[in-house]
Amino acid sequence: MMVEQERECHKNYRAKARVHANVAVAKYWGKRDESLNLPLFDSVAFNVDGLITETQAHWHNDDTRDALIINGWQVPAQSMGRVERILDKIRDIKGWDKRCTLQSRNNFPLASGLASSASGSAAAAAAAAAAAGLELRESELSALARLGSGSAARSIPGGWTRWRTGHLDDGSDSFAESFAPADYWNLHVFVIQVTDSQKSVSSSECMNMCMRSPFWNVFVEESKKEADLLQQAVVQRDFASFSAGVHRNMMRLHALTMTCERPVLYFAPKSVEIIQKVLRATQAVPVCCTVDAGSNVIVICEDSACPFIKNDIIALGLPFIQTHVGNGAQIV
Ligand code: 2P0
Repeated sequence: MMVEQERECHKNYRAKARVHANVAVAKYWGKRDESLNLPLFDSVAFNVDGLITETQAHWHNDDTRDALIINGWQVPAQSMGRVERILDKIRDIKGWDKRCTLQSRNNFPLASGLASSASGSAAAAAAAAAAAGLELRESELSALARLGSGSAARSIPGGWTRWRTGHLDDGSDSFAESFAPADYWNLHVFVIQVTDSQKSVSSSECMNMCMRSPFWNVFVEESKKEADLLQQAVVQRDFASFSAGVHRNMMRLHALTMTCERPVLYFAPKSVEIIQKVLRATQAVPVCCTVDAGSNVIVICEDSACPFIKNDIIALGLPFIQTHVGNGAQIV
């Protein structure tokens, strides 16, 4: 951001950020530190151009409380814990006790497995830091966003990102970096809305439950290899390796959630129907799909396959967005 703009933000303590949700192809699942959202292994993701969160931050002395308003609804104080970690960190750096009001808008449903917590926390961190006049490096902003939601670290840099596990106890080396820009690989991304209802078990809760699965240790050991493999497939634009990796990674995560003492099944019947179609099609055309902790399906394909895939998606009769890989956080 330009220094002049920074000064302007600082002067009236207001700033607005626009960020994209991100979808992981080598997924984050499990923490070595819960209060700092420090992961057990690296993850790889891309920003989704069509899934946008815009957040306006205003620091002031008026109220005794911070406030977060999402799509016009005020979040109850007891649900502010995650965003408070970000705001407390900024208060700490600034040495002030101002309060912050955050007004946020998403163009997609919340908590339905479309990474709204990622883009929400990333937008809150970017807007609140800019409004406070903080001149943070991208890596520092990514680590700040991580405090709200782990995967938010990956919505700060643009295009294809890798979130490094890091080794330090304070988490300062656990942030995401871009390894390829948004236009690096001409892929089409379809976000298919299987449901707009909130998922029944949150990601954090399910991660904790999974740590008691008898398959947890082998899951972690295997997951440690995934970021290198997926990053390499992207860098080489090798769709066959990419698609194999994306499917392997998704299936292992969902297989694991099903082995909790209280099993969690995020897939809806329609998700399974789409996954089966994509797995069949992937033999013949460059297409693959993934599902995060929810039931909505993200279908990714190369340009050559796009017309056929789009027709098949239209035939499902479900709401969808056609989009592509997006940029990182911006102050607007
Ligand atoms: C990911 N997910 O890598 C994985 C794949 C969902 C499935 O990161 O507790 O909301 O805030 O750190 O970031 C969702 O977990 O969890 C997630 P917290 P977060 O995108």
